[in-house]
This record gives sequence, structure tokens and C-alpha cells, in this order.
Amino acid sequence: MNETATFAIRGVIEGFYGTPWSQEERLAMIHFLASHGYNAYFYAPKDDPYLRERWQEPHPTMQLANIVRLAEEAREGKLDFYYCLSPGLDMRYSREEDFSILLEKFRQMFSAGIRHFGLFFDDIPMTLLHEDDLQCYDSLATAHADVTLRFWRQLQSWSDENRLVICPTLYNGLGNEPYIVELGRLLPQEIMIFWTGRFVCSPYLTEGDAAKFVEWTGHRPLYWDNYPVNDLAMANELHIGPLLHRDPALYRHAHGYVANAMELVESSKIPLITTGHYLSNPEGYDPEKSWKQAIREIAGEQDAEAFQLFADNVRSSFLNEQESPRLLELFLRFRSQFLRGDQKAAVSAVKKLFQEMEATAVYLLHRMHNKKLASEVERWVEKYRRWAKVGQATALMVESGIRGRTPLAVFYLLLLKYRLARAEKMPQRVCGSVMRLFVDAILQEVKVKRDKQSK
Ligand code: LOG
Repeated sequence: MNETATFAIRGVIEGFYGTPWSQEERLAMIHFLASHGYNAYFYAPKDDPYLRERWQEPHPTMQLANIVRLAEEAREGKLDFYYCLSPGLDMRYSREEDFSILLEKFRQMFSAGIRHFGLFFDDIPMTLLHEDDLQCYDSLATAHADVTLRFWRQLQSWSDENRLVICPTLYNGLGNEPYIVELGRLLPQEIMIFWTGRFVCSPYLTEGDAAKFVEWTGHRPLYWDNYPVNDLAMANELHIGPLLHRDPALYRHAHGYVANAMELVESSKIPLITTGHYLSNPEGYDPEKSWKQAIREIAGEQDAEAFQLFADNVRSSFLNEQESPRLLELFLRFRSQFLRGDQKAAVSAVKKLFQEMEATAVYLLHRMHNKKLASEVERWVEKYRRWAKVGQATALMVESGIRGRTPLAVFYLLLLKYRLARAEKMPQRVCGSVMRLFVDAILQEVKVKRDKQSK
């Protein structure tokens, strides 16, 4: 039994835009969560039409059966299953008929044994949309509080086991914004409120901010952390780096912490393992150690080393500005060695590096054991391979140059430009700007030399 003080709710939310996970993937995820320190799963894929766009319509029979099965499976794993609806795109909050439809949809889930519910108002306009509502309510916050309270009363009348979380329309900031202050004041403390921190994707979550949120809204936040999710504008980033910059003392002020996962379900497990470590023992969390362990578990012992080499180049996200630390260090070493005059050794070291990089990429593209992971990360690995080819052409160009074989150097320069275009054609973020910096620095040297020679 782990006695470490931590968050009461430790969850994952399927809350991304994109193709929702399949039933099979969800079942596997529920088992995974149960064995990695989590105790809650939130069912809220943005692109399940029956949860958001067509929230008024009942779930098709097959889907309903699937949801019920998931909830049962979750219960067996001692996980709370939250069923979450997002009616805000067009619900008339003041209309009894709209409320009845909402209630009916939740009631069906209650009848099937579900006791945890979410009512979401995120990603909708910040203003009231319907004439009836404008007549009836002073503000969006009063409308949301009214619907939430009516629903909460029903939930309580059905069972005192029922729990409710809402996602407000303004779900990030400081917590002193009028909408959230008003909403907080109107809702009793037992109704939980999701909060993503200062930003939609918050680089830091601090104890100080959490304490302020509690002071201003009267509620302990339930953190909705938008990591590792990589939807919409982040779709070219592969968020497999470890969780970072979450205050070890955050749990003292929060109901819990819920990570929004990626559509890439298998890849998500890597950062989710690190998050599980943070949640199980916030004070003792060691991101690098945890990350290595996570890669070993998901990529498998045999492939861990190769995967780790690659993964080091897709670390950057809003959590982490530093990209490709190992490459960067080797490039700096190359530069100083080259400038000191040991040019041949410097070039041969980077040549070796880019060969190793290509071999790693080719191995991962064709021989990885975790096939699901391999197919999810394939585009990023391919980009990594293309960068290796760029690096090789660069090294060969420099090598020909220092040997005085100018025509060959010119050939490699053209090859380098061709390969650079091929690499940059892929939008996936790999190596950040580190490879580009390396190539540009060398091209700059080449230009200076040529200019000198032509004078
Ligand atoms: C959505 C979320 C989405 C995420 C990242 C919240 C509360 N809602 O900006 O579904 O996955 O950002 O793009 C969101 O974060 N809105």
C-alpha cells in the first residue's frame, strides 16, 4: 500500500479532437491505467458526435453497450468511469425540454451503473446564444450554474454516490476572471471544476497559482492537464517526453489531476507512465529516470536503446523548449574540434553519428517489436531518417572540402540541398531546429570560403 500523500483523483481523459479510440484501445487503456497508479478514466472524446455535436440524440445501441462494458471493466480495475456530455454548442439552458433531453441521456448511464458524470462547457462561445437565455440569465456563468445545479439536484436524488465535475467555458487563467469567480460562488464545493492552469497548455502548474484559484473561486481545482494531447495546432509534435514542471505540492490544493491523452493511444502510454509516477509520489518524481523506465516498458527491452536515441529528438513541447540535447552537444564538440584544427577527426565523428542515426531510424522503421507504437511514430522516425541523410551529405561535403576535392564537394552540396528539401517537406517536428542550425552554420562557412576564393 502506497501511503504517500497525493491527489485523490488521478485520471486520464480521452478529451482530444481527432479519431476517438476504439473499444479495444479503451479496454487496453483502462487496464493500463489500473496498473499504473491511476484511479479514474474520463470518457469525453471531442469527436464522438453523440457527446457533443449531436448530444441530444441517444447513443446507438451498440455504442451504449460498449460504454457500459467499459464502465464495468473500469469498476473491476477500481477505476472511476466518468461519462461526460458537452451540450453547450446549442443547448438552450433555460428550456425545460432541452434539460429533459440532457437528463435522459445521463439517466440512461446512471441506470447502467455509472456514478461519475461530467458536464462540459469548453470550446463554445463565451456569450449566451439564444434569445430565451438572454431574457432569463444575466450572464453565461448564471446560465451554467443554473443547469449544473438542476442537474446536481437530480443526481443527488438518484443516489448519494453520484459525483459531478464540470468543465467551465473559461478553463484557464488565474481564477480571478469574472466568469469563473461567479460560477465558483454559485456552485457548492462538492461539484468539481476542471482547470487547465494559466494557459490551455500550461508550461508550469504551481502551488501558488492553485492556492489563488481556491481563494478566488472557493473551489479546489480538478486539474485538466493538456499534456500529452497533441491535437489541432500541435498535431505535428509527438508528445512522448516526460511530464515536467508540475509542482510536487499541487495536490495539497487540488481535487485531482487528469491528463488529456493523445489520439496516438500507444504512444500516449510513455508520458502517461511518467505522469503515473508523478501522481503516485509527487515529491519523489524524477522525470528522466521515469522516462527511461517508461520507454523500456512500452518499446520493450530489446528496442529501448534505439527508441531512446530517437525519442531524444522529439522531446520539445510547451513543457520543454530544449530539443535534441545529445545532438546539440555533439555538434558543439564538432565545432570546437574543427576550429582547433583537428578537422579530420571532427568530420569522422559526425559522419559516424549520422550513420548511427540512420541505422537507428531504419531499425525502428522495420524491426520494432511493438507494432502499434511503430506505426504511430512512423512519420516522425522517417523524418529522423531524412535528417540523418542530410547530416551525411553535410559531413561528406566538408570532408571533400578539407581534402581539396572541390568538384566532389560541390556534388555533396547539391545532394545536401536536395535532401534538406526532402526532410523539410515533412511537417513532423523532429530535432527541433538543431539540425537546421548545424547545416546552416556549415553552409555559412562554405559561403565565406567561396567568397574569399573568388576575390
Ligand atoms: C479542449 C481539449 C483539447 C485541448 C488541446 C480543454 C478544456 N478543452 O482549447 O478538448 O484537446 O484544448 O487542444 C481544448 O482543454 N481547448
